[in-house]
Amino acid sequence: MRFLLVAAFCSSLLCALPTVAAEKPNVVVIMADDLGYGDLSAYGATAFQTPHIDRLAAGGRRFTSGYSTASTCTPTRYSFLTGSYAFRRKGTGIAPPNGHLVVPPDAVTVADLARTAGYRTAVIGKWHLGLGAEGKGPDWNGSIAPGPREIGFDYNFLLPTTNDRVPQVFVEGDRVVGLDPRDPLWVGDRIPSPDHPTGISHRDTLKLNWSHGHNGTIHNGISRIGFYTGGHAARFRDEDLADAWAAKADAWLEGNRSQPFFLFLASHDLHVPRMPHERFQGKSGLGFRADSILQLDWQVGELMKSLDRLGLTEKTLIVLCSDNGPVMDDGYQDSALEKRGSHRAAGPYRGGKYSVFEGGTRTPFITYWKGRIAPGVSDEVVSTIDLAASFAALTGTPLPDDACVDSVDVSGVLLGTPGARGRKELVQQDNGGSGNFGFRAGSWKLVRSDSRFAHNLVVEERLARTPVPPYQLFDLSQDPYESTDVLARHPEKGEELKARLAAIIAAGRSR
Ligand code: NG6
Ligand code: CA
Repeated sequence: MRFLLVAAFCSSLLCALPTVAAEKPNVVVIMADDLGYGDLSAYGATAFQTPHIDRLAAGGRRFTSGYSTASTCTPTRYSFLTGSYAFRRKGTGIAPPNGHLVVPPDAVTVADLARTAGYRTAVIGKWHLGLGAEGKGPDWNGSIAPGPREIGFDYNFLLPTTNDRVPQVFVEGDRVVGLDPRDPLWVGDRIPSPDHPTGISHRDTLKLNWSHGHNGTIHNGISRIGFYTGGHAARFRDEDLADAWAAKADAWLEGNRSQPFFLFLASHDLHVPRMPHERFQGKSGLGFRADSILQLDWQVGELMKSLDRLGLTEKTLIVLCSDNGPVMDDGYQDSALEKRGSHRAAGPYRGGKYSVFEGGTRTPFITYWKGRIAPGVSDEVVSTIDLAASFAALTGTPLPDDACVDSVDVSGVLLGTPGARGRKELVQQDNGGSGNFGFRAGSWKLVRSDSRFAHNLVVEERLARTPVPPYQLFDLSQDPYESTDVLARHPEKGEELKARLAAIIAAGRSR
């Protein structure tokens, strides 16, 4: 597939038939983790300030209907990279510690498209898309390939899973960084020996106690999902993750400043375990969850500093987004709920992470390109799945018909072109496999709940499971919180949306 892409690109060069003058800005996608609609002062938070991100919002486009494609991490990242809904492919739910790479190596990814356009490509930060071949998973002591380099990235510096899962090591290229071969790294889902200390056997020694799950191997005083031994010299401290991303991004940008580049900067903030650097601990007054937001904001400021220092700010399109909506207690007792005061992480929306209500996927979404994007607020609907087709359009890169099958070109909207329109309809998925979907068309919102349960209270309570009817209809223009089901009042609208959603699912593509 990659060969075909290159061939298509070369033949268009030979024919010299570019129809539009392509713009080739550098592109940086900053994807925050579990950042909710209400979690930034640019989006109405008043309990603390996020000045660096607010600066992007004030100088760029701030979207009020920007969405992550799913309400958990792995499927949103899968969809961002492949431009295809994760529910179309089995095994794209939250990836386990030893999970294999869930993006098929022959898929055309957003990174492939950038490469085709002559960009250098990198991913720095949280991966959580699995590593290694199907049926095998990562070889932690050898090569972890296939990984990012097999799906379009020239460079990677990764937290392989998510930091509440083992192991706490960085992966650069296809190797674990700093691994001592005399102390091999073993990762598994069973306790390796009866005397292996865990969050259960050594709970009283933990610096951050768990609330559910997360009681396997202990590292840095925090017990995790899964077990590991060895690799001690390679292990990082949770507190140092943001500094590592900032330093690696700065170095990579410096080394790649002279040709167009695409950087996927995937912060771990504010995913659990929330353990920001000591200099942020206690800063917000709302506990480590909000302290992690301040750390995320700092990281955005550092990126801006790097771009300014390298003279790249006016040549770089920045997209700031989230991978899913917010959650308070996601497995550790960090008092997020108790200390939140008046702060509402999902803003005016219902639900959060794991949910197909708006709070699960409607998240901060900002585009910034100094001197190119006119500042303003946009109510147009855009989703992280659209970045692939939009970047392809922006760089004049041909998008093969069978690639990125659910990605819509919203480049005009991202750049703030007057009169440009966003999505007419939007599918919202949860972790996948439940049959639960949200479907937004204009200001109508259909909620389909095949599982008959909705994680609609996770922001308020711990993973509460509330029974719901198979379909509900909401009018977001009157009822943004999705509190009043109007299906009985608008049966025709309900039938229309049900049929359209079913057709999109059945068709295997929506572009
Ligand atoms: C869930 C975990 C949660 C978090 C999530 C992934 C339990 C009970 N819950 O299974 O803590 O790790 O997976 O989050 O273990 S995500 O943002 O990476 O999708
Ligand atoms: Ca997440």
